[in-house]
Amino acid sequence: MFKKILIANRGEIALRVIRTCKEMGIKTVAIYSTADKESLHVRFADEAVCIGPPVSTESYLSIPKIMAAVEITNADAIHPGYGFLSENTKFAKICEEYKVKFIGPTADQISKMGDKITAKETMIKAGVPVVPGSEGLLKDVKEAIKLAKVIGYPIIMKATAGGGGKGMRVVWKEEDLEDNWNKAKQESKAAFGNDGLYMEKFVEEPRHIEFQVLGDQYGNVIHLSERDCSIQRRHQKLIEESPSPFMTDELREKMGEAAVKAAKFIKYEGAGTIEFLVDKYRNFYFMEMNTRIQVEHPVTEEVVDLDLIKEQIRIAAGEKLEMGNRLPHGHAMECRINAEDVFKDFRPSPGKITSFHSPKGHGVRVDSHVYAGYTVPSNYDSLIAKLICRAPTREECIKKMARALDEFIVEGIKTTVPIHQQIMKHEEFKAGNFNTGFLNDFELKAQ
Ligand code: MV4
Repeated sequence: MFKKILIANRGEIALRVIRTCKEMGIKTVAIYSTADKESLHVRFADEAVCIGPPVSTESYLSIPKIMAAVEITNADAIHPGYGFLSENTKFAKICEEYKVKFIGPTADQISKMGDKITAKETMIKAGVPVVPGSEGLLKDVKEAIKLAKVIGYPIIMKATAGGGGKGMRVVWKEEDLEDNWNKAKQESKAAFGNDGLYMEKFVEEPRHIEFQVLGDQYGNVIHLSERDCSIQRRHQKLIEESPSPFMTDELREKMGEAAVKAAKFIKYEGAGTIEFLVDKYRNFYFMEMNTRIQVEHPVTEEVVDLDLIKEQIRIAAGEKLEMGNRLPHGHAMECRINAEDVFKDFRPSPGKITSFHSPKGHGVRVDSHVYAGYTVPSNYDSLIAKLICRAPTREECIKKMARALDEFIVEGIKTTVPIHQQIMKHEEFKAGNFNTGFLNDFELKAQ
């Protein structure tokens, strides 16, 4: 087992990793930028190294600075968390060269899933269903027009370097194709330095349902059931839950099998997520694979009763997976609490938190790095807390979440608590009748 893990991240996930390391008897090293010197991850780690100024490219994204921190602290493994360098092939490769264990998949596995066309081709070979579309890259707009005729409108154009919605364009009719083609090219060139595009049939009003998987170094892969992540705004998730209200035992069996097949095919090592689009007829299609621990991992932890960070560390240390697939017990839901003003178009609301009280009680979990007196910096993601509730049924879980949200006190900054309170009272949400379009139509009431 590792003796000392350096956490190459900040905020709640850095704290989350430190907690598990402590329970496992592993020493921890925090890294931090000058904007984070008062952060709890710095206080709770055994050692802390300041690695630079607030701007991420010179701190949390700086590979040389992180490797220097590894060198001076003698850490034998790195946990990358989510975001930052967690899916960076170059970083994983440098860790391999330096003989410090990157807690996650290999550089090769990351790159196989990072390029969306390669990922899709790989999934076709693995026998996992994908959305009908182009075979690889589109050569030019002429080829796009020709193919769209065959597939039938609406179609969607996607950037091979994309993910999370960037460089994506939906086209409803032929006369709009060329314009959208040019815009998608420009957008993806600017965002990723790669303007490769591919095309798919546009799946209307889909649900976003993802499967958590674990793979060890010996080719064993299991799944831990699904999370429904359909409640999102501009590709930012607000609420995740497990099980999905749309799931059936039969569909879980089929999707779980596909998820395991996908990860096994690439000999996936570590914790990963297979994202699917599910249409109203319960057809499902592979969309992307996330080769990291995700923000919403606690939802799965609550329903399958596992510590996923502990599993990641064990797998990275070379332990064998001894368990089988896990089905959800009861219901869990997560509300992401961000420092944003929901009444002003979700504008970021950084600044000093003057008072902070988090909800408590049976079935309530809050993963957060903030406290009264903490200043939310403007340099990073605005997530300040994850409120996770669990209960025997979805109905009880929603009631508990509504109660817990009412208990949340955050003063000094604006948060997303009000929209969550309103969603918990929404009839269609309560009935489980929603898809990825839910928040487009949601009417936020003034308060
Ligand atoms: C799609 C789609 C419909 N049809 N692909 C959005 C992010 C990226 N991962 C893929 N996305 C989509 N791909 C086809 N063929 C609709 C979306 C999509 C979406 C997917 C999941 C969650 C929210 C979404 C919001 C808008 C569009």
